[in-house]
Amino acid sequence: MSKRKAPQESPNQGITDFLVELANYEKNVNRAIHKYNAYRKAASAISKYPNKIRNGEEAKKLDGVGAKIAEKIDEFLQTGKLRKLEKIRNDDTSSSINFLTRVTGIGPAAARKFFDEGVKTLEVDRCSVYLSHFTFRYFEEFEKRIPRVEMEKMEELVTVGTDYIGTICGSYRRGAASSGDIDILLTHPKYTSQTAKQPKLLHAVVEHFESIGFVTDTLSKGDTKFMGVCQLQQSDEDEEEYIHRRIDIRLIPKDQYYCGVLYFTGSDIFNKNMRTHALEKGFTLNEYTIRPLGVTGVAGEPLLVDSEKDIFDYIQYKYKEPKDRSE
Ligand code: DCT
Ligand code: MG
Repeated sequence: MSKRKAPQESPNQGITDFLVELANYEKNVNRAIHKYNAYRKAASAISKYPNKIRNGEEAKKLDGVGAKIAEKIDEFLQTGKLRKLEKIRNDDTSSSINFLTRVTGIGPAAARKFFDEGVKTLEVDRCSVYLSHFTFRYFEEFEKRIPRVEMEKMEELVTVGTDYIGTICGSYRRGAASSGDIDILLTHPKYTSQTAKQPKLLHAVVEHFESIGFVTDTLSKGDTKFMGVCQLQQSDEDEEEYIHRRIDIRLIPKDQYYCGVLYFTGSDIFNKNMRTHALEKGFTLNEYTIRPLGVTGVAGEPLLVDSEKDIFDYIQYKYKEPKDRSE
């Protein structure tokens, strides 16, 4: 069922493991089949080598091990890890796509498609048999829309710590009767695009949600974006049993917060129209910033934004309440 190969005994297991991981990354995420083959070839030669490899130079004598792989072997032997791999593992897109391809029946192309459609990944340490059931169960629940009353309950629950500023965006903010998922944007006055990253601000919130049993699963967790699954607990007052929902939480620097809120409130059509209008007025607008365009079409420094209204004002667009932003 699993696409993962059973581990084999080898004195160089650590090296072959990282080469296979790099190979899979090249195949599944980049779809670079030549690089995949090169890593596999080197891994295969090394797995057959009976002695413990002491350095890259020694490995280079083997068929398929070139200078670049030898360099990685040196780094791995000296530091116990590989920066390239750490980076790949920490990258949400790569790890999600790579992991999805480990589930039976999902190839690289399908994984990319799933990823683009927001299916993302599942917890890495679960075995793939359980995984497929897990996915299917959630697929069904994720297809069901969230009634507004349930969204309101969640909003009460997620109104966290006093220092944070948080907004549930998406269709909920536009007043929709039901929503497909929960999009939470978070910021903190001490966090701006000029300060260092503060992943703890995000992780503390996620951990709080986990501790109260609201967040049930993690699909991916980065420094600024959490993607997961949540579920309201049944309470004594209401008999209602709640199902699992998709939740995204983004941590945004304060100075970019309102561009983020505007973007993630949507609708997508409204965003498109507003961006077009911005361009006509000589500005470029995205989920992070609004910047003036010079005569040469080069974007200048981000403008100061302290509310959504500021953005409308810059481009002389009539302010629309979220409920009027369907197009
Ligand atoms: N968005 C966008 N362009 C896209 C996708 C999304 O501008 N191609 C923005 C606008 C809405 C926001 O992100 C959240 O996206 P969704 O959750 O997909 O949309 P929604 O309006 O919240 O709808 P749903 O109720 O289905 O979640
Ligand atoms: Mg949504």
